[in-house]
Amino acid sequence: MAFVAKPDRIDTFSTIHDWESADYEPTLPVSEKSNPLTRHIDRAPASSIVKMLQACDAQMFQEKSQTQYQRLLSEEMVKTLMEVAERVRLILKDPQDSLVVLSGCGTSGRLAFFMASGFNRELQRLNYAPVCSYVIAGGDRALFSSQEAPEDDPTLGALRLKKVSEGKKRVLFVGVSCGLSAPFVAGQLDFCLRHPDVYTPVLVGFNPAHQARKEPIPGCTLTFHSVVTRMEELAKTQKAFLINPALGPEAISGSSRMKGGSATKILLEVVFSASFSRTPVTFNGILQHLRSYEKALDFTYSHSEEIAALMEAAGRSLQCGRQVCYLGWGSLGLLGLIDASECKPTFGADHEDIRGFVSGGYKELGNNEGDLTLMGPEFSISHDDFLDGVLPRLTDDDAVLLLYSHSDDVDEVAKLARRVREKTSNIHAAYHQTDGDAAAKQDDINKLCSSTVIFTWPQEASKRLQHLREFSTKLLLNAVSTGAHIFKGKVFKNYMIDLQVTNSKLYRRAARLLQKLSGHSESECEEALLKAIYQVDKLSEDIATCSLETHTHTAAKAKKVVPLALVCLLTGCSIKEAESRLEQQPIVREAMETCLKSS
Ligand code: F1P
Repeated sequence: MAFVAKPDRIDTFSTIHDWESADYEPTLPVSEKSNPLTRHIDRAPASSIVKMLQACDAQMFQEKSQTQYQRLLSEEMVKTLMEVAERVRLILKDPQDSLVVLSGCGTSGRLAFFMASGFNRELQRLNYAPVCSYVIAGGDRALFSSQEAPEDDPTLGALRLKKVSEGKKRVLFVGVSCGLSAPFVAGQLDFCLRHPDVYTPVLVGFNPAHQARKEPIPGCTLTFHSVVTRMEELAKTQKAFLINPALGPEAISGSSRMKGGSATKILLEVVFSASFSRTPVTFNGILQHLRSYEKALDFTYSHSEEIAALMEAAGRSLQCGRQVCYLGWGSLGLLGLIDASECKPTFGADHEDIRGFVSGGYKELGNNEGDLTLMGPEFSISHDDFLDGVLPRLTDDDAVLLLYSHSDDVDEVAKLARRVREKTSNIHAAYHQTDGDAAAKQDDINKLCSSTVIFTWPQEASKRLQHLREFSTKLLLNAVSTGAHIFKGKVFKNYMIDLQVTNSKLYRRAARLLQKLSGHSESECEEALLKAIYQVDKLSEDIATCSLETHTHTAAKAKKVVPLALVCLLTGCSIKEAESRLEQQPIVREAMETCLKSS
């Protein structure tokens, strides 16, 4: 089967270029704007949600229009990718004294780990030295659990970078911050700029440079914007590189794990594959590679009915307070872990709601800090952990999704599928094969599953199959977990209404959201937010003068902070009353609508 043609556009919604107009949410950077295509996503059935996500994802590959925005496929972008690929080649020539460091916070850090490990495996296969390292804000525990606070610390970022690159003479540093916003990454880039003899900084993000965050960082003179301005100057002489195409707003406003994460993966894989290849890095080679992801996107969404069925199954489980488990093999399993870990900060989810498990656990991962199992239940990530801790409690209300490909140990998949099937019929699979693969064993597995998405990749994709099926799996998982949380009522219009407020970016986003939804002033909204964080009806002098860091630290222990603040703002009720309203109506979206109607 060949890559399929593009499906119809969603014509019932605003045009796909709306967000680009200068007067569309002018105070917000692209990565924080709300997407006109998904305004009604919270009320849509699964099939329409998938269509909306498809249309949003397709915006990644739209050509440059008349506006200011640089796009993924722009000529300048392709040229920058070529230049960075040449820099990686220099590192490969001198592995003893050189290093590539990929770094970021949250999803960006997880993907930094994911790709650094994948690139090293590929390098070893090609008889090169493994020259890639990663740094994630919050250390390895942030790989599978939500740790947003370290993102605010520029000094920590610089220290971690210094440590990992100690003794190296040449370092290519790739800092990822989708919103051009994370102080942790700003600190690292600044460190590179102050040591140009060793470090060449590359910034990956998805806003134009002038939209980089201008908010002062406590205890330091930098802003993300000031660092980007210095980088822009150096980029003229290729002493620094900016890879910052606009992708269009996320389907769920600000949820950079979606397009931001996907584009990070695309861009870095394109750069590193070009540099690992023995053939010259060419403009057309890079462009074609970028376009292969566009085809993979269309191919993935050509399975939209099956994806919608998975979304519905996952949604049903979450709606009745039960669990969704991803059981994966190899890198697809790791993507499951990543997708699951993002649900906590995005939707205020419990870590039990959606969980990922990977065959081989920490042995498969090869992360810096090794086995983290003893750190707590969130860190039990192997199939054995699933069999011991989760399987005995599974019921038909829990959904299990197998993630595997033809090249994984299919006997093992079948064995695990049988064990799961003994406990629940709510078992599903997303499986990748190539045209012409024999499929006898998969048939046995499919019979055990109540639904299966089979991706049969055309032979033409085989050169880049691994990366493309990962990309496809990421899109599928993002769709399933986002859709399931929409059904659970954790999205209002296209806003994450129950986000965690655990760092300065999320705090500002929450305050903005309250303003937008309540119509109250900035100061009233911030006051309501603080009351919800500290669970008080009156702010004491002490609280009002605490640092933002103290607020976000305290918020990490609280639940439903934003919904509570919004109920108080809309009804004028006390925190206690707001709590009881939300208890009576645990579907946050419904509770919000009731308050909005009566306000
Ligand atoms: C990093 C990040 C996101 C996460 C949350 C908090 O953002 O950790 O990955 O989902 O929004 O911020 P960025 O620095 O890549 O923009």
